[in-house]
Amino acid sequence: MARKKIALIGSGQIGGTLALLAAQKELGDVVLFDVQEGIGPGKALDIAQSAPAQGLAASLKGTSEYKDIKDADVVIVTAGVPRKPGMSRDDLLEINLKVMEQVGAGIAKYAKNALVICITNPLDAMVWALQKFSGLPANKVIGMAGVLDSSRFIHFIAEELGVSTEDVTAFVLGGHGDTMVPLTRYSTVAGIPLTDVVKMGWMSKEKLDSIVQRTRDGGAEIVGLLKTGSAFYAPAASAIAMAESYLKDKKRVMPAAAYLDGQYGVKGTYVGVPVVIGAGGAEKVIEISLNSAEQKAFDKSVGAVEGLIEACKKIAPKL
Ligand code: TXD
Repeated sequence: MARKKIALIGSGQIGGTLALLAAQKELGDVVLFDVQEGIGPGKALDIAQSAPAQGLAASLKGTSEYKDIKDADVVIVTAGVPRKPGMSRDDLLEINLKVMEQVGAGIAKYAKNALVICITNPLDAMVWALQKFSGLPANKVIGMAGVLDSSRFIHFIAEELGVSTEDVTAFVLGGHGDTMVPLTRYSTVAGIPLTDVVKMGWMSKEKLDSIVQRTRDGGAEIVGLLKTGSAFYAPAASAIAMAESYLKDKKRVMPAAAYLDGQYGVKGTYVGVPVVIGAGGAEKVIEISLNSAEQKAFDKSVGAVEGLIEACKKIAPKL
């Protein structure tokens, strides 16, 4: 069976980490694309030279020409600019929307059968724009944010309770921003809902609420520490988990920015929901029942995303 081909559009902090992780998991041949000419080839060469020391069979190529992503099975998009301290994800919209138009054209021309995973911020608006610009079917264009937000939530819960992250599950809905909705009653420790963990006295309600807020602020916390850019190890690991579920048809149920066509009462917008990811891409959106407080928080998050999408339409009327 021919090796799969994974194209990374943007070979910066996240792109380079994506390439290393894809090589370590031997997911397929990796193409590192970047508008800065030497970045792709430089990182491809460096990771390829790390393969012998890791006992890996890895094929990596760097480029700044879209023709080299031809027939990619997966395209992961990080092209654009990250935020600096004091900037919100939304501040990146105008700059990164222009980048999505270029990337969408490249994908439409060379990799129209790929699964596209968008990472560029502001994520929910950028993945919506990328699907429009590329013209790919909506089930083949998804956004990575929920897996990252859930991983952050799981890390904080496991650290607080002194348990393995393997036995904590998290459920995050909504946009990748301050309005994201970590659902405590659908998040568990060994199957015990966090709401029961509080009732049992294993964790206080105040501590759980502070963990929810720290999850919302997870990106800003790292931007504030690094000063020069944003998180990249966890975002890369999250996108690779999504790519793996597609490439191996694992049918994982993962939180991802998916196109809603009426689910959750939302139509024509991308927002974070639980999705079955398999060989068909986003194969099924899982609709859970929300209580009134959760519904209110979800609606607020959808509203924030729709506001960003309206801003995109004003900047690029053809969208
Ligand atoms: O959960 C999430 N979705 C977020 C996403 C988590 C963390 C970071 N998030 C966003 O990903 C971040 O706000 C940025 O918008 C992207 C990429 O973050 P990264 O940290 O990888 O940024 P870098 O290191 O600046 O890399 C971006 C690369 C850089 O090498 C540029 O030269 C390249 O993108 N770039 C382009 N490549 C192709 N085409 C164009 N037009 C282009 N413009 C810049």
